[in-house]
Amino acid sequence: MIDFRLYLITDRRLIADSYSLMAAVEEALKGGVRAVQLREKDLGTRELLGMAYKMRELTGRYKAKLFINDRADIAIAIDADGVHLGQKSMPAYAVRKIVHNNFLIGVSTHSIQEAKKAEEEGADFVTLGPIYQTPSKLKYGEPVGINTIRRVKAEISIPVFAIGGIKENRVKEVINVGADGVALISGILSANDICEKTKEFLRMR
Ligand code: TZP
Repeated sequence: MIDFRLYLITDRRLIADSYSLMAAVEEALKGGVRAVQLREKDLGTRELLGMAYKMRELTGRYKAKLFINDRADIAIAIDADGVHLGQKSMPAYAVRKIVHNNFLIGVSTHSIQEAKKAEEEGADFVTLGPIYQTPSKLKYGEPVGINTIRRVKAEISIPVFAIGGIKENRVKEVINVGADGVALISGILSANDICEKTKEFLRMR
């Protein structure tokens, strides 16, 4: 069940110097985050696995869901709540074959076509974006704009999380056009006071 509206994605390189990754995520959990995606793409398998175990313990203490980016194998091994798949990851229907019934599958999408395909292939939810300009624009492509949210919502019935350049003053706008929630990295992890920033996001509806 997708029972969260704020989906925090990690990138330890975007965290202010005063926090370690674990401390940053713990501050966000204290502020009320209930879903975290571990996304540290530069790590090798062993290092990522070690981090994933720690993240499982931490998110478990706060009764928050944990997703692992791309790596269904690691998600299963550490008893994560789900996996978050990219366009080049294993498709959701193949992951379904190897996971338990309640395992959640999110898929990153960048267009209406990708969102429809993700639903057809068995995703539980999608992230859609970048909606706005992001700090690392080149990596994620041109912004798709908020009208794409409206159009995707007319086509699919699984929850849609707006992603890309989401700051607290944008939350209302994307929710108003139909997004079920927001997914973000820097809006929270680059803040000087992560706990307080998380609370601000949760107040913006
Ligand atoms: N996918 C599309 S945009 C993006 C991802 C992972 C980056 C989101 O980062 P930020 O800092 O919230 O804009």
